[in-house]
Amino acid sequence: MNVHPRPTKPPLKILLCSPRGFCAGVVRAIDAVERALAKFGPPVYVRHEIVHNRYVVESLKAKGAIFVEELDEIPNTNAPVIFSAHGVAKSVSAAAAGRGLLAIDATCPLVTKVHREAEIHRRRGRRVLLVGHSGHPEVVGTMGQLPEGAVVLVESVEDIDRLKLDDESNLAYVTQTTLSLDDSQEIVSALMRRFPLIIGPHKEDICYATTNRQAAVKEVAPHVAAVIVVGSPNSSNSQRLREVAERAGAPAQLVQGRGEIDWEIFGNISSLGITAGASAPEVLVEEIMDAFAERYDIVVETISSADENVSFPLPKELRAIA
Ligand code: 0CH
Ligand code: SF4
Repeated sequence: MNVHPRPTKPPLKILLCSPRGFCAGVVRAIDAVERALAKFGPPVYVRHEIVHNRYVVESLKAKGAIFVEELDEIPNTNAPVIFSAHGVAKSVSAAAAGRGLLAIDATCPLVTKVHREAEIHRRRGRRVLLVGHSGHPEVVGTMGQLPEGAVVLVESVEDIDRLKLDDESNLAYVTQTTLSLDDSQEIVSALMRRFPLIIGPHKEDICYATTNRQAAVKEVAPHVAAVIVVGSPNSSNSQRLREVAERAGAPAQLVQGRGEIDWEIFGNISSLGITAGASAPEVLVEEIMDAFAERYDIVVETISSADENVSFPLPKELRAIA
């Protein structure tokens, strides 16, 4: 009898970051779309990707959600329109009300908190500086809490050197929730050097989920040959996880699914770190682990750097059936 020995696969140790993946704001936003579909029936309109993840968006489309970038793409309808987790400018809420659209706001409460901070600073006569990435929908939404031109965007330390303000005595800053903690600390230190009296948030605007996911990947990256970050390219927090991993010494790739794994990097390693952005579902992490299990003999260890037990109530319009 001719017995062919099964080819042995090379060993691969996988360090799985914890926490990873969905945060409380993302769970709430996706639940809001699903509950709205159940309550009102399809279609339900969603302004902007509810969260920045292709898989999530495609799954909700298949259930009857229609994604638009602007309200003028929505016909006159009784169907609800849900605002994404990233938040919207006040002008968007006003336009929806003006058209009589039933708006359901799935903005993460931790983004709304930043909106309120900006408003309070303005009411107290302070000029507001926003540390964030130009053009990102959260930044557009936060700037849009105050009248046009009232918020000054700061993206880098160099921006601070170039700043020209009429009155430097009464300033405050807020930040995007998904920034790199290290970059943001550098920018805030530079702000405080130039404007020693500037007022900041009582509690960091960068949210708990961003903080914990960055801490976990920072811990894992020095111990592995490479890191996979599961997430979509337009996801700010996922991009920051990739940067944090690379700065901690591991080549890192952001992938939306197993088809995007670069086997030039990941085909010949003996250790791998895996994490996922706040908008990336766990099913994609599992799919990627399966892809590695087909090529390697894997051993998985979870590296846990924080416990999370945060949850937010649904938007009020949807609570009754929750
Ligand atoms: O990281 P960003 O803000 O691009 O958004 P995401 O990937 O949809 O993750 C959820 C965060 C939403 C607002 O903080
Ligand atoms: Fe909210 Fe933070 Fe999640 Fe953004 S990343 S949705 S601010 S919990």
